[in-house]
Amino acid sequence: MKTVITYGTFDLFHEGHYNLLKRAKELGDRLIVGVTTEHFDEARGKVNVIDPIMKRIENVKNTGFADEIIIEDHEGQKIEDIQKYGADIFTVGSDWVGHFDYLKPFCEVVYLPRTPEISSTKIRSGKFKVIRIGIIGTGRVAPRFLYEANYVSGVNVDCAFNPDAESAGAFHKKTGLKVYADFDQFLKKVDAVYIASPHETHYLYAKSAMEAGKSVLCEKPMTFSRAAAEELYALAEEKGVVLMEAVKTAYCPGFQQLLTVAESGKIGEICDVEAAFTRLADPASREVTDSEYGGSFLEYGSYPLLPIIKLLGTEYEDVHIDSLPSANGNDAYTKIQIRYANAMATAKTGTGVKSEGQLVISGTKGYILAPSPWWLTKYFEIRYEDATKIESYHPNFMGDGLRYEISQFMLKINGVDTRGYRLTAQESIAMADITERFMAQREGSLSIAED
Ligand code: C2G
Repeated sequence: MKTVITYGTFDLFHEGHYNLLKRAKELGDRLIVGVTTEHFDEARGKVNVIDPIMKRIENVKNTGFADEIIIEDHEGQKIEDIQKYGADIFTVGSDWVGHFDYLKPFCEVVYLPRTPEISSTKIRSGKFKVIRIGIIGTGRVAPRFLYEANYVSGVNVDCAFNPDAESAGAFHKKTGLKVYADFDQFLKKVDAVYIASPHETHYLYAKSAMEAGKSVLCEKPMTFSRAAAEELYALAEEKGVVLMEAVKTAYCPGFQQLLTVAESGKIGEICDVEAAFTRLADPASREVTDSEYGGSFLEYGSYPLLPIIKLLGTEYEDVHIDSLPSANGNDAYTKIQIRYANAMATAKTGTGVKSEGQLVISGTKGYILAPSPWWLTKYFEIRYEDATKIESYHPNFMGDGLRYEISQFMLKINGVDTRGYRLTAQESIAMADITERFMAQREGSLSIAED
């Protein structure tokens, strides 16, 4: 008599879950299924769980594969259960390869291949639909996206697209995902795309995907000009799809809290926002070698621009841009000063210059200080004239932050948060406008240098 045990949230129950339970049962004679509580999901950083636990248990029960259903409600319970039920095999989908190797001293650990592509039927539970996402571009961030998507309920990363056969092959080998070289074929398989290809390709991929009726989560910078950004948001509206620029900080819970605290009047009128993001880049990396689309501002500019635009708005009066060039002709360091009617702001980015990565929001009564990594916003404080009076905030933050933007994307597609207030179209367009000014100035300085 072989006992198999498996666990999951089983939210918005779909064929991936069904297949997993079926194959888990086939591994032995008796199958025990642990269904997570809301509390445990919250503690392990799973966001967006929609179905209540009773419904999730019911769905597992209806498959007929589980001989026993238990509740998983705390860290460390798996080891306790394996011993309590005398489990011979622990199994889970291959999206967790390696993650549960710590159970090997207690029983056999089997990672069953996950079901990559979920068919479009039977993916709706009430008003929510499981969103099938395809990744465009298989570079550095794609595997992180895939991992973080495991923590977002209601999202399934189905496949990827990359016309370059070599990197497509490497990605497939690493993740098991099918990588399409034909864009139309790829689009047919998904409801939405995440664009993580080189900067200069974002606009065209976003446009083509939306024209095919797909929602788009696009890495920053989405475009290099105000007109292009306006065109994409208008197209999203026309096609009735979601377009979201992936400025991850905008969706982090701590950043949301920081904004509300800043706007609550605690620090008085906001007069100045200073934000910096610098990361010394590998000399062989695209940020350094790409003279046209590399450089610090295009890579990181959206991070410091975000708090400025969120807090001071899109009606700036003057933008002053200064850069120190790198040997490749892009910017090693950029400082942007933005003037508003009653406030001012500075954004700093660096790939060849290191600076303090902090966010300071100065007001008439006090200031907010968010130290590095403020862009994940795990901690910030309010300080006053009275230096002994410091109010500290420790917001919740899990993983590397991507899960929050993926979850927001999913909620928007499902019709929750239709306004997109975390990063509105106007705010994203303002970032494109500043990017356009940066590009124009760089062109100008290059042509002067050429003269
Ligand atoms: N799964 C799969 N194919 C998919 C999606 C999910 O095989 N396309 C598998 C997962 O790998 C997991 C099970 O279905 O084994 C349940 O998935 P989820 O409900 O997403 O639960 P998960 O977050 O993977 O929880 O303690 C809980 C465990 O850590 C797993």
